[in-house]
Amino acid sequence: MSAYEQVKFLTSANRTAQLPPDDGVEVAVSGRSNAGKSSAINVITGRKGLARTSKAPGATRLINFFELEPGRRLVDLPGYGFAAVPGEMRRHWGELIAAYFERRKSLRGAIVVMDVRHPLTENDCDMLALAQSRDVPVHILLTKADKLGRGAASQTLAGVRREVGPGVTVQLFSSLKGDGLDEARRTLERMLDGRQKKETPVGPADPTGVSKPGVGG
Ligand SMILES: Nc1nc2c(ncn2[C@@H]2O[C@H](COP(=O)(O)OP(=O)(O)OP(=O)(O)O)[C@@H](O)[C@H]2O)c(=O)[nH]1
Ligand SMILES: [Mg+2]
Repeated sequence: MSAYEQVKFLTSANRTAQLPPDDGVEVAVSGRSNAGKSSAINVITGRKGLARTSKAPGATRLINFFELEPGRRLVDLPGYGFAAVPGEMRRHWGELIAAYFERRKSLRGAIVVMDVRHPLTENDCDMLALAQSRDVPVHILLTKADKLGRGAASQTLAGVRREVGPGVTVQLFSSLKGDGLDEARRTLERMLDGRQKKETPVGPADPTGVSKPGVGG
């Protein structure tokens, strides 16, 4: 059974002019090439073969839009950090992704996919900064969790959480085993519904202990 009965491929874009109308809401999935973005999209939507996956990095070369339901989209961004892609093409993708994050009004959240065995590369950190430049929640999927033992996986999870701080949520995920699927779906739904707020670091309590006067009070 599909989690999204009506899910379908909508369109691809290689230039900002090709982006579909910027209305409704959408969540972008980004990450290093071969990290498992397309596999995660297929498992989260419950539709095998929706997004093209491949053993060879660089499978997703365009921004692919999937419609979950009318007005609600999931966006598969081309992977970054794949050295075999010619420099000019890499620059083009980088600019396309940057333009997408800068301008897309319907963006409600970003899911950044990282291989649990090599999280937080320099490119990942650039990606996190780009996503955090928008006032939307950012969630990290540490995927291929089945490739590590439980102890090592939870150690990595704790390490990544510490590294990114309270502004970003983090979870373990396996497209192969389905681990973390419920959490990922819940996060996606909260983002699309606008219920997941950007996590703001908790500051120190008001040192004066005096509450601010209310409006019209
Ligand atoms: N064991 C395991 N393999 C996975 C998992 N997720 C993805 N893979 C494998 O990793 C490879 C890359 O997966 P994709 O989903 O195509 O990765 P991608 O991030 O979309 O890659 P690009 O489109 O090239 O950027 C494929 O061979 C997948 O089968 C996982 O959770 N566990
Ligand atoms: Mg892909």
